Amino acid sequence: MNTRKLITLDEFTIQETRQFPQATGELSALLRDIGLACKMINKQVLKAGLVDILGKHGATNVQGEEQMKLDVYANETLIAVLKNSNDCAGIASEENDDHVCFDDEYSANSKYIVLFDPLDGSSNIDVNAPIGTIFSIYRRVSPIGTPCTKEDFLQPGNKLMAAGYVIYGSSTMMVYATKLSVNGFTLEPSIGEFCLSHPNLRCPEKGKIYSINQGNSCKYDAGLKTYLEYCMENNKADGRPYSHRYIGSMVADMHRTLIKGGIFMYPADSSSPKGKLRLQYECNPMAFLMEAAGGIASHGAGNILDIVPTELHQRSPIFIGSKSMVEKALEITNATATVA
Ligand code: P6P
Repeated sequence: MNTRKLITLDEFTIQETRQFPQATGELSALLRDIGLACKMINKQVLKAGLVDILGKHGATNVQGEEQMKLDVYANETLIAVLKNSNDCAGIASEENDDHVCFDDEYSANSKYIVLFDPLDGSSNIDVNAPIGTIFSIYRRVSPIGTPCTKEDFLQPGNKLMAAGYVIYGSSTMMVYATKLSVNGFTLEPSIGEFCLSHPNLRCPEKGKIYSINQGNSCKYDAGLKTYLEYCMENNKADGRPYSHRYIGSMVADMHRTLIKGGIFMYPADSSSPKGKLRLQYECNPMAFLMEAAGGIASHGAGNILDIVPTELHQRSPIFIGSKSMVEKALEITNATATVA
């Protein structure tokens, strides 16, 4: 008989709240709401191969990307659950041009707003590679009781209250960070609950994996090319080069980096001067989580969390993961970068 008590996400968030006497429990409720939406998304992801949920939805999103039906379902589910939760004043999503204010009285009195990428890596859906939901939670800066404003969604990552992701992989896991710690919860399908499985996650100080779309190398500057050559040299502590792993799904590449250590990069290049990944619902939540786990995240010339956003869907270069590996990458790339 396994006597180890299962701690569900609900129980964990309530226990964490008890550490702050002035806490109202709204942040805990919001995390539970996100967990509920992702359990609903998970159900559809698991059967994606069985029903006609694959294939193109026909529409295209603000990024100009053709929307898969699962993308649309995930987006609509998160919006519906958060709108009905009364714990959220509004949302911004990779799939929506502008932010969405929830216009009922309860939502207007909420103190949090949420940004999300509802189904990151969706191009991997029909090859059964891991995909995920990424979320950021901020305290609103607009007055409580009024509709949320664009400024609520343009806060720097260093103002985040919580952030994390759900990975729909060989198991479904939610990993989220507050300023206190990073914790991982695995979905137990038999009871339909996320259960604490990875308490107090830390990113290893060192790793042996570098993760980048090396197919873009021809577009990198000299500094980055020099660093990639360094990764492939036999001069690492164990006398071997780093291993290269790249799934092409940020949540999957980041989850591996968090658990095993390593460095994940999506740098700027000659065709994407700001990189590809979105600051507010891909780079910032991952940077906040990785820093809370002891790793670091840079845009190449400073901390990602310090960027003051000017546009909702702006992009940022990202170098993120094990502290010593990111520092080494920045040392080499900045030392040998071509002058712009
Ligand atoms: P590329 C998926 O489309 C995504 O937004 C991230 O999940 C992933 O890290 C990146 O783009 C992959 O981009 O250009 O290597 O296919």
